[in-house]
Amino acid sequence: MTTIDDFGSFETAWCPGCGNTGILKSLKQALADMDIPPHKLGMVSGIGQAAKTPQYLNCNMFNGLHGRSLPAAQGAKLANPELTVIVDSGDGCSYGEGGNHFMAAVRRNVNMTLLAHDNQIYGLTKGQASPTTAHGQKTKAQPYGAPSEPFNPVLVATAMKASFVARSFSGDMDHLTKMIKQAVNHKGFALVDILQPCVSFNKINTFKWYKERCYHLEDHDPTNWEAAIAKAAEFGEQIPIGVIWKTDKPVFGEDNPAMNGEPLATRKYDKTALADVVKSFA
Ligand SMILES: Cc1ncc(C[n+]2csc(CCOP(=O)(O)OP(=O)(O)O)c2C)c(N)n1
Ligand code: SF4
Ligand SMILES: [Mg+2]
Repeated sequence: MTTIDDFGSFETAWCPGCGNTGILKSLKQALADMDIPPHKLGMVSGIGQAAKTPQYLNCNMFNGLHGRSLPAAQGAKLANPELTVIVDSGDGCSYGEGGNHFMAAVRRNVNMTLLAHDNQIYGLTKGQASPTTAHGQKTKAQPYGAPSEPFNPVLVATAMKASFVARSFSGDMDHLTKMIKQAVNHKGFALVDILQPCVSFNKINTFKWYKERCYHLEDHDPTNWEAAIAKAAEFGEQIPIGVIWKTDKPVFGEDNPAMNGEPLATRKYDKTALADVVKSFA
């Protein structure tokens, strides 16, 4: 049986009070509850504070370029469907530089989970506006206020009829653990947008700010698309957290005969033929 201790205990480089700590704890708890041991877990991230998460877990991991975690994760899952693949990255990484990959991942629907740590700011690079920063919010780099309307990832993913869309809050660890488990157990691409305070560079969206606004979704039918759109659009004085939308649909690769049988990762291959292909690009 898997326990949270199996994932190790590492000193982190995060500021005291950073929401990433609650996300890491919830993730470990969810993995232990689902009995997913480190060797069956593939964690993928890009660059940023959130993207450091896999480095604080015993597991298989790939830390890629900023904004490029989703393509690498899709490759890992398709090569080895026996791996539980989870991406942990920030709002900048997932929705800014990686925004087009986000749309493509929703459409492609590989069976994996994206945990987007959404602190509504670029934390690692010291506080520039991210795609989810509120319009007009002043930052060090935008002293006259963020000039663009914010991107609502939950609304966009729901509008695109993604397979699974949820929102949670790093300060509500029981709720977050539940959301992570539902996302991982859902067959298809699952997004959990996790609201997370950045205590150093976002002085507006603080722990208190989120705590006062987040409420648990109750009596909401996540299979009713019109109702889901209404809940996904709600972001302001009230922020619903929970499963916003979910649907069952074909998963990428399922109908591809090349994917049947033994995982690509463990199949025998002709090393000479592969070397010839590689040489042909030289
Ligand atoms: C291709 C590329 N573009 C830009 C950067 C600089 N960069 C690194 S992290 C980052 C933003 C991080 O913000 P976010 O993804 O929200 O993560 P956070 O640090 O807030 O967790 C940027 C712009 C980079 N490393 N590589
Ligand atoms: S700068 Fe912000 S996101 Fe980065 S570790 Fe500190 S509180 Fe967390
Ligand atoms: Mg961020």
